Amino acid sequence: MSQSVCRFANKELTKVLDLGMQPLGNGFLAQDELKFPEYFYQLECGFNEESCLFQIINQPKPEQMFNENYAFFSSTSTYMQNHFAKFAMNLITKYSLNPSSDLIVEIGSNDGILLEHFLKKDFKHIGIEPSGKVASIASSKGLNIIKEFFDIKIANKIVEQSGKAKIITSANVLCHIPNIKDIAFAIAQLLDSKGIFVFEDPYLGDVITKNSFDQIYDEHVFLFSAISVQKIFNSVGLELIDCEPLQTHGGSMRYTLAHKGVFRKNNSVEKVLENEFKLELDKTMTFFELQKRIEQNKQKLISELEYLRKLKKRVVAYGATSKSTTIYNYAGIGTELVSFIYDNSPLKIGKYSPGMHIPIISETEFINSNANVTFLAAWNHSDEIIKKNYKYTQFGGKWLTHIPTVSYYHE
Ligand code: DWN
Ligand code: SAH
Repeated sequence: MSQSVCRFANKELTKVLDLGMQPLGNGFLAQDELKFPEYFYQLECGFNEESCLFQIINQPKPEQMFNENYAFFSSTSTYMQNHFAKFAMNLITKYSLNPSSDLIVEIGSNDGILLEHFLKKDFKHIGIEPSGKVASIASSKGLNIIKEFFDIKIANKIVEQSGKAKIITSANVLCHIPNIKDIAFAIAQLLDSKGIFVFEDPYLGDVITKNSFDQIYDEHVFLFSAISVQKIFNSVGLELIDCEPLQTHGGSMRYTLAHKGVFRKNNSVEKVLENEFKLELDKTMTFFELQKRIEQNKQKLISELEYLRKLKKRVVAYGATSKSTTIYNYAGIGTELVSFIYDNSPLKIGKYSPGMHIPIISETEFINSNANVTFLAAWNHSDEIIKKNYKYTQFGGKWLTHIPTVSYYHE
């Protein structure tokens, strides 16, 4: 779906970035699918200074990305399992939640990584998750899952059948949903008058400061800032009351909102906003500058990989991330530069990466890879992955990254 005007403010978008033709970020292919033409779209981004909402211009249809075959399983990271366990406990204690009366709703609950902690404490809960396989995993854990895309109809149905939600939460999902105005309205309708809406997403400020442009791909139709979040939710009567920077996914922000005037605003909101104006997240120019840095980053990465090839070094990658689809396809990195990708996701192992068709092997085989250099495509999980593969480093293996610049870990 191509968009010439901002999805929130209805004002014309200025095209600020172009990352070339791209396949679906999670469009992993089985061997017998390689012979068919693959879907590609032009990955361009737009910005408008009125809404300050950074967005991609052409997004594939939601059903094309989120369906039975959706390959990202949240629980593939132990770090993220701990992150969501802590988050659930935090919510329960901070808001003195009551299991028998307070309804918890999660938008985009995936394999149940967060909601399972509410289930353990017998909370009334509902997860809304359109992607079939991950939704089934969550249901098999005993979770109450609606296998649909969240929208106003679902919100109304929940209110009718179960009442309003004391907590609505969503992690790494809101930035995926194009009709953000309708979604904000649906959330406001579903939220109890004294309820809390808390969501986290990759943060535009981190993308600018860390140059993490691989956060831009089909699924991430938006990269939010507190400036844009405030504008979107103020329009439906919600108020931003807290902002908490997070380390997850290479730099995220947790936004807490409530109906206007119900809770006191924490001074974190002003602090974050102040920093965003310093970073000029409200200026079109900021994203033109980003495009220049992205281009340099790509050239450096290609040069390094070509240099390694000349030296006849064995180079592989770790983490068949959606993010890395952007970098492989933008830089034209295929099997001549990276032989294999190691990963632990059941739906990715044995398949080929979108667009560049690099084979994906189980991470349990990594120790036998004989790789001299490993491109850490899952750079956001670097601590977890490097730690569990300490033997690889002990044997002289090196970890290469391109975020924030092309460099080796521990050098
Ligand atoms: O926003 C999104 C985030 C939450 O997840 C979605 N649009 C899609 C997805 O993005 P991603 O694919 O870039 O996410 P990750 O979490 O960076 O992906 C990590 C990949 O690395 C997964 O395929 C699993 C794999 N992995 C592994 O093989 N061994 C991860 C860890 C931690 C490991 O130890
Ligand atoms: N919350 C999880 C999953 C993030 S991946 C985590 O943080 O790890 C993004 C998820 O959003 C996918 O599981 C996808 O199916 C879901 N999703 C996409 N559009 C949605 C919509 N409109 N309503 C609910 N979930 C949606």
